[in-house]
Amino acid sequence: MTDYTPTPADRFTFGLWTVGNVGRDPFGEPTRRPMSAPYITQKLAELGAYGVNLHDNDLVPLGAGAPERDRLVDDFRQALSDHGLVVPMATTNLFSDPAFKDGAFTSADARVRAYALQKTMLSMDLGHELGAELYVFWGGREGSEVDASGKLLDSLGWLRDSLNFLAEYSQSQGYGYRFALEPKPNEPRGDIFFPTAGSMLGFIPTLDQPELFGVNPEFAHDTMAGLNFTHAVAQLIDAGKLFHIDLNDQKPGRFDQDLRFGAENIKAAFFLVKLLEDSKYGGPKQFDAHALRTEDENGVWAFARGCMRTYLMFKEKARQFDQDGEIQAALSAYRVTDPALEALSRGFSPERAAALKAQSFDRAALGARGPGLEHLDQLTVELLLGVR
Ligand code: GCO
Ligand code: MN
Ligand code: MN
Repeated sequence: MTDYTPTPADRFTFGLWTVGNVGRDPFGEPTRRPMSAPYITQKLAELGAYGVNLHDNDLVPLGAGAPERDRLVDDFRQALSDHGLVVPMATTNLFSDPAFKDGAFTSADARVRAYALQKTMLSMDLGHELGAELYVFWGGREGSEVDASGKLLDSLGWLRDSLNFLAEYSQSQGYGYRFALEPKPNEPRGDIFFPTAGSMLGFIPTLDQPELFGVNPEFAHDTMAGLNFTHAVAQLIDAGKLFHIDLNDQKPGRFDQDLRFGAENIKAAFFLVKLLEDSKYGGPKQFDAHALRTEDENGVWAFARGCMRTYLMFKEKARQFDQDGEIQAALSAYRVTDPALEALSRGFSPERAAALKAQSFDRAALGARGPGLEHLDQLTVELLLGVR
């Protein structure tokens, strides 16, 4: 029986910006003091995390000179090696600077697009220096509030050109990055381009090297829009495109809350963990969330510990689900097999088509069958509430 204490083998990661979040919101000033990257690294290692991810400017402030950059990078690398943490993923901040207020790679201003490419290449250099193998693109400002600009089709082409350019840059430098595109429906833009995992899946095959690109889906982003995140993840797994994942929680229809994983939608989080574990997803699991603005530093570490602990509790519940005789019996009863009909339905041939067309079905019996989902779902609830 586990005590739900994480170890690096669990591959849990946090962004510097997540536990480092100072509690600023559109209505109020920060409620916590900034923490240095080496300090965050030490604390995450103590809690059992595997890695720490970053945007370029989480570590190196915009406008810092080379000596300051090198000192910050050296101190961070020292902390990583002292505490045994890795940097699996890096990304670019293409959203805070007012230069990106109307988009970065999709800005209508060619100078902004070129600057976004320059900033991203420098950030890819930094990520590589720190050992990152995965590079995330979250287009926070790639979107609009008004569509009078007439740039929708151009924006798609500009983004495609930029991603093609950066994939070749990575190869020419020998960085070997794989890239993960992160969809979000809105916030900070009124509408962000590529709002869902499905939109990313549609776009990736249009790139020059689609095999290098996958998706970084986030629990809160689908949930904000009232979508079922677990379904999106299943589709990504099926497509071989789940390159990374951002775990957190969210109430539908609210502002972007970035709640502690499992804080809100317990059943959805359980089925997500079950899916990840059943599919043997082996990539890092990043908690892209932050402590409530009400909290002090103790609350930040309680938040971080809670994200990992809850994941491990769901993992244990998934194991119990698979070993629960009554649940497994309900699952078997749910599936109806018919080897003869399945043989006819799989793989077209004119003979199978003709045989199927000649088959008679008892429609009334098909419609009358109760699949037992109420019973199965109640068993799941009882398992999660700890009474089984
Ligand atoms: C958000 C996003 C970001 C990205 C991050 C990594 O809603 O703000 O989830 O946190 O994940 O920029 O690219
Ligand atoms: Mn997010
Ligand atoms: Mn995210």
